[in-house]
Amino acid sequence: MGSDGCVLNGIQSNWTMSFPNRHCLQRQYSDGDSIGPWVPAEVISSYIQSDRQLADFREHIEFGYHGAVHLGLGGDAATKHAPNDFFFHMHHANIDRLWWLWQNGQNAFFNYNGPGDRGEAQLDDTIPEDRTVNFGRAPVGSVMILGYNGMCYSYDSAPAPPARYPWPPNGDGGDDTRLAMTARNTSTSVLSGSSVMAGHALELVRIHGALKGQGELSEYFPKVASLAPSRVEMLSQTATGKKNCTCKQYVNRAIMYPPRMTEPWIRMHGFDPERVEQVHRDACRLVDLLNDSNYVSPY
Ligand SMILES: [Cu+2]
Repeated sequence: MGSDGCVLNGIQSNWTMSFPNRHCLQRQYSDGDSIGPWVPAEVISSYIQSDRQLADFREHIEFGYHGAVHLGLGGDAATKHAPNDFFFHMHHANIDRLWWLWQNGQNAFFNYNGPGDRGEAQLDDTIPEDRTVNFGRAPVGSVMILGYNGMCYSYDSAPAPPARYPWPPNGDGGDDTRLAMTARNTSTSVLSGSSVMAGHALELVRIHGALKGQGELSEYFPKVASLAPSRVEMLSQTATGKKNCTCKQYVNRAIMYPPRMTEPWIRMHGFDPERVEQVHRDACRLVDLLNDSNYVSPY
């Protein structure tokens, strides 16, 4: 990057943006020469396991990982015109993937709540449109499942789309529980096949090992805490490829705290600063527990 933050290499090198005014595409890393830490994968795993409502999961992701990546890159990425920088689309696709993992993990495919434009968000709310994007006034409830109604994609490291779309829920379709089973059965095992999954399996096995000495961790990882021994064994086998890896990222080092959201970022989004602070405090507490236990991050 140049001294003015203009991006000088990579696919968007020397790009001049026209929105909201003419300027070079800029980045301004949060730690000066480098991008600061984002949010530990273990913290996000904990949200996926323990959050029962989308409103909670959304706050956890919104006030943590979502903002951390925007602010870590800085420049255009930290503004309302962040889509100028291509990172935006990969970052938001990953958040969509995490949401899908959460939906599957919680059997909560149609769990949709939290503050909406007209009070509490509802599945029959119309997807927001403006003069540039048009979704044909489709309801939110029609796009909750990957693989259907325009959501024509899936993720390698997440469950495959289910065999059918059971919405509206009181039509002849099944309920969330049946859907979850369908999703599991049609997906090749959720924890196999890719190195991403092997890494995640190793994370879960190691967290399982750390629970004995640090009981408070069970609250953050309720699904790991309730794993049957046979399931832990299966996960160990999935993780085997990683266990023997001597890559340098597997050395024992402390997990870093997630960053704080900046004042301008909190103001720009109209967040409640106390909620943002609470989410940060909780995440730091989990990092402390993990660092005080015998857990070693595979990441
Ligand atoms: Cu964003």
